[in-house]
Amino acid sequence: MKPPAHAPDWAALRADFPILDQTVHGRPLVYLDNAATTQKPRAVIEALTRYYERDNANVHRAIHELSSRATTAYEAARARAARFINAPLPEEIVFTRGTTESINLVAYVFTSRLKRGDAILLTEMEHHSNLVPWQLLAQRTGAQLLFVPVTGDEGLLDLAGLDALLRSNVKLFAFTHISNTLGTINPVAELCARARHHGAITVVDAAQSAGHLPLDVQALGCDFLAFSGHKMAGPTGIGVLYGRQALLESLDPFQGGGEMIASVQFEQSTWNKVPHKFEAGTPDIAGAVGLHAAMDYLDTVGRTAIGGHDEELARYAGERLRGIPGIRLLGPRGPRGGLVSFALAGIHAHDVVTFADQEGIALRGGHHCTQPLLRKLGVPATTRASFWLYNTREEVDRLAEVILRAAKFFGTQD
Ligand code: C6P
Repeated sequence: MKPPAHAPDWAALRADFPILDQTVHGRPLVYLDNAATTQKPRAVIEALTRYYERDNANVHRAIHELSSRATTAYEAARARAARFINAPLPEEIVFTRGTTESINLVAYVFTSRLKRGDAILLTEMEHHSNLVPWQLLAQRTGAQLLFVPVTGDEGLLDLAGLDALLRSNVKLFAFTHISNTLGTINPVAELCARARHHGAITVVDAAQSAGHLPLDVQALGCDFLAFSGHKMAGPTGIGVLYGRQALLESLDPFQGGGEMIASVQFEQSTWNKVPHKFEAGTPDIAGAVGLHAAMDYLDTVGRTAIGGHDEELARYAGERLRGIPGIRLLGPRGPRGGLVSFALAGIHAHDVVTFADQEGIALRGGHHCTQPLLRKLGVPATTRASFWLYNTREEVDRLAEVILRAAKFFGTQD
């Protein structure tokens, strides 16, 4: 379905998400933890139910009708995922459990390609999922890790030294599209072009952008891109790794088992074609069906409109929160993703989140799986509110009131 030309009716869309219609601790639920996982529209829940009620069977293995339907549905989801990010070929879509597994896959299969003297370039704002797999790869191969610095509380990448870093024998450059802790939107196309110029392969962590912005891997010019279904209206347990076909073809398999082989002998095996070479065992078929429904839903609403709505709520939240004494807001003041992240002097983020929960507001407090970043910024933890298409300005008003009350309650304000 084509996205509507007019602005979506955000209030009406709320009704698509049954879970939002409830009270928590006696207050209407305000769900502001969308960067952790989004809620699911009825269209996705019904697609999952329909699949299990009518079509459930294993894929690619049997000739019977249900297996054929399950295989068709699973492969249709792959083709839909390719269209969703404008990948040239469905074969360039590998289904995984999520962003974390997608990145681990790439890091694992590059083991035979790296050696001492090579470097892996990351940034200081990476989620642990885009840091630890590379640490493991570095340990296995002797390659070193290098980092693009973050400027400070404004949370931008300091790109002045990027070319010098890329000249240090960098084989892989992995970075996030949108920071889950700062809300920074990184210039992916520029970073990929500069990496390509120096012969480095790029891996884009799109966990926080896939459900918020249109993605076009050809325009971005990346080699790999990873995202999770559950952060974009889809089910948990399904994710995507996009990889350029020639690269996928040339790489070793990730896990061994059924589906990923062409022929097996007692001593050795040969591999199936991509993407099946990277999908050992029974995949999350229902998850792929649910993800298909989620992608349809997002494109019916319109990802450009969703991104604008989220950013506007984040901007408004920043404006409302900025005046609270003792508050330290992290992340860019200019264009940003749909979240606000802040620390209140003398109050731990977990206390703020617990206080807000009593008011029915779901926030997240902690290091958000970016411990090195927060350590660099000298903040033990932040409170984060992350917005999505069903959130409203009224909910931001409630957030601001409750954070002000929390600041008073815990004593930073008279
Ligand atoms: N962030 C949050 O910020 P998985 O768990 O595989 O679906 O996604 C991991 C991941 C990778 N990269 C980025 C930028 C992320 O934000 C995340 C998940 C969640 O609340 C959980 S810490």
